Amino acid sequence: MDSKPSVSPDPRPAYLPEREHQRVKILVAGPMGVGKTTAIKTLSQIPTLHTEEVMTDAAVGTDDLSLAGLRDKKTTTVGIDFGRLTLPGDRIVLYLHGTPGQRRFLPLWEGIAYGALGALVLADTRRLDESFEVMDLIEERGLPYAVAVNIFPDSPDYDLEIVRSKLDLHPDTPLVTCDAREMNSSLNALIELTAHSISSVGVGVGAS
Ligand SMILES: Nc1nc2c(ncn2[C@@H]2O[C@H](COP(=O)(O)OP(=O)(O)OP(=O)(O)O)[C@@H](O)[C@H]2O)c(=O)[nH]1
Ligand SMILES: [Mg+2]
Repeated sequence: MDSKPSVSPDPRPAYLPEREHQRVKILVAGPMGVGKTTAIKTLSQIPTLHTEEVMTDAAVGTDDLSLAGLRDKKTTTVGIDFGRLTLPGDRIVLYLHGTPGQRRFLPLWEGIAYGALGALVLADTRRLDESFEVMDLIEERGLPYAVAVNIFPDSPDYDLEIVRSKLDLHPDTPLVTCDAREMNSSLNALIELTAHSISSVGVGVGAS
């Protein structure tokens, strides 16, 4: 495989704030096809970096494309997605690092997760059980996380309390719904995560 990182052609360049700000590394994680790459494209204020490859017969027997939402999947992330955004208020700049969704890329996790403050875990109600492995990886690293249920047209419309129970989430773990293609809802998920991470870890963000 000859995977070359690509940069999105739609730059909406935003410079770093001039005022004092905190720079924070955030993971965007979740199982295959839940919308991680889409969320980073939506949220980033700079051209995004992607390592997207066409899925070939080589993945047959390794990636289960019979699962809901994956039958028409043509490409997948084989390395990292990267983007950056400044939260409203100009005090916190988030460096978004998207992880690959498949177990076979597990060795990449260590490097991508290094130094992260927290993780946004995207989940799909058609395949909630697939989220456990990712949440385990994040919990093993002691990272705070928030869960965003990405809504697809045929997703079961569970009440969030049912999702919380199915995922066995800690009562303090933020849980929201989002549409990864939509800025405001993705930003809302990220703000929930950032607030949770800051209160868990305690990050100074300078004077207001
Ligand atoms: N309806 C709907 N479709 C979405 C949403 N987010 C992503 N998609 C679609 O779902 C498909 C998979 O999205 P990706 O962003 O590639 O998912 P991913 O998690 O990065 O996938 P991998 O890198 O293979 O793990 C794409 O066709 C997206 O357009 C969403 O919120 N709603
Ligand atoms: Mg991806």
